[in-house]
Amino acid sequence: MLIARIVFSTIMLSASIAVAGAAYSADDKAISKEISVVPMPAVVKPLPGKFVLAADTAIVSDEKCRPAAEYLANLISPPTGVKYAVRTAAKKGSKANVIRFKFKAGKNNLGDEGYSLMITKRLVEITANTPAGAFYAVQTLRQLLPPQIESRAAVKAAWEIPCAVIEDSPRFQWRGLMLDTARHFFPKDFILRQIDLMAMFKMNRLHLHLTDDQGWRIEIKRYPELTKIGAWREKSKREDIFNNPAGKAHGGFYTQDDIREIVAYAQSRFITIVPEIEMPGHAQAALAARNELSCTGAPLKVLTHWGVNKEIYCAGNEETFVFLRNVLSEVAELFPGQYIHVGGDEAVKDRWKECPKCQTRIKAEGLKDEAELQSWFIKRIESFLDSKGKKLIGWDEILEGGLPPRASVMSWRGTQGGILAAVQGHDVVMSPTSNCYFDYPQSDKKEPNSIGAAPLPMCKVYDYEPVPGNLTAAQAKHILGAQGNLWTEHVETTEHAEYMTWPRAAAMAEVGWTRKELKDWAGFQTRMNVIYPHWDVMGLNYRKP
Ligand code: TNX
Repeated sequence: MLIARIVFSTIMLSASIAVAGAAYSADDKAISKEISVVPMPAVVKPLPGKFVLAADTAIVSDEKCRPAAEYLANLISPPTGVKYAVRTAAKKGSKANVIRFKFKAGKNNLGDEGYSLMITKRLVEITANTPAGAFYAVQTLRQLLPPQIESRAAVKAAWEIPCAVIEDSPRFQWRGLMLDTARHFFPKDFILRQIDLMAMFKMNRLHLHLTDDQGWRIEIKRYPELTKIGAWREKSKREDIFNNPAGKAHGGFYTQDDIREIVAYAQSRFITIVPEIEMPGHAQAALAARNELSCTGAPLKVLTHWGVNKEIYCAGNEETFVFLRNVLSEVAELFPGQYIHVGGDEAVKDRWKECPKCQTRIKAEGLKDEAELQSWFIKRIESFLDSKGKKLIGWDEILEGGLPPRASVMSWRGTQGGILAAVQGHDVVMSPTSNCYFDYPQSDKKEPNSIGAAPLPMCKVYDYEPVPGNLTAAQAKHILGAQGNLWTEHVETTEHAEYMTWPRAAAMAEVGWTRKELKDWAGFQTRMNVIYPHWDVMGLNYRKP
């Protein structure tokens, strides 16, 4: 045991020294075909030989890493047809090989999400500071196993893992994906599947756009009309590139039980759900259910076409804030994550300009104009969220008229908003349309429906650098990471949503995880060739390169 430990440490040490900072040298390329992991780990050192997963392989874990060990057992049991169980120690005198999880607190450079993985012929040893790190080690192992590992029924395969030493930790703390469930509703099971796929690439934030003009998708117990009325629309206009005029009734929503299930499923995969409740614009579905909260009070229907719309919550009416506080209280209870996204984008101010109540509010609060009224609105919401122990994040329009004191910004209209926020000391998630919009087509050839903007091929997602060059080191610390956004005006089916998301989201995962100097488009494509067969086994409708 002691000898094994010394040998292990020696190999680890020499491997780290040999490859630190230069994981994928040109000479490694032949051998590294076998050690193919997306996103690219910080340090990869291939070793000769293979670890063979056998019927008697023992999975051993301490308490802290047990969830990751159990996840591994659940992953590998169905395809191998062996019922693996997690043990607290290997059987005495057993000759079986071992996969061992070890929690290791204290001084090392693995951080909150890192892991080290040593694979030798007799032993796979996973070391992590945190349960999340151990979980990510399992995702790496998963990619090193043959693609049949994704099968949920027993299959024949060579269950081998190439020997290597891997040390890994992420570059950014926010590795996100957004799904718009408002323009088209996607069933709960689809979201669970996206969570599994995100986990495979060590992504850790799923932003759910839950409300918009065209639909309200989350049950709020206090206001059942929000989903009774707001979750359904008479038809959907498809202003797609083929100008298809077909329009169908559409709707759906997540019950609070659905939400709790999604949140728990994500939590067990170390993914935080970021819920978005849009305000003050993009609110017509809510206003269709609660007419009295608009500036005019006129009857409204859930919107049946896309685009920017002038209906907006009345900022002069106290009832608006009573309503939003009640909604956000339920949202804050349902989602344990730190952040609540409040939208803030594309809020047209025409109604506010004509509304006596909004104009009275502007005067009473000593505001300059409607932009400052929006800023006042969002600041009020921020102090409420603060009282609930939550942080506010919004689209970059929340900069206009002044940022709330603790707010974080999601920069989508380019990176300027993100830069301004970081310079002011606010945290930022980068998600510019130029590199992060998965509703854009993937080539200039014939593609399925998309928003019809310039193509955003996978290489352009891959090339994205989230930290703008003109930030100081202190300002750059405010860039939490990056996120890909799938808006769904033109995406009606789960198959289509998968096609738009994958593989571009895998490229985004590498943007968020991999150190800048290790990124390499050609290498990424080679490594993705090992991923696609996994997706084939899963039946994922990804876009074939
Ligand atoms: C702009 S990105 C929007 C969305 C649309 C998207 C289409 C953002 C904050 N607002 O409402 O769906 O463009 O690409």
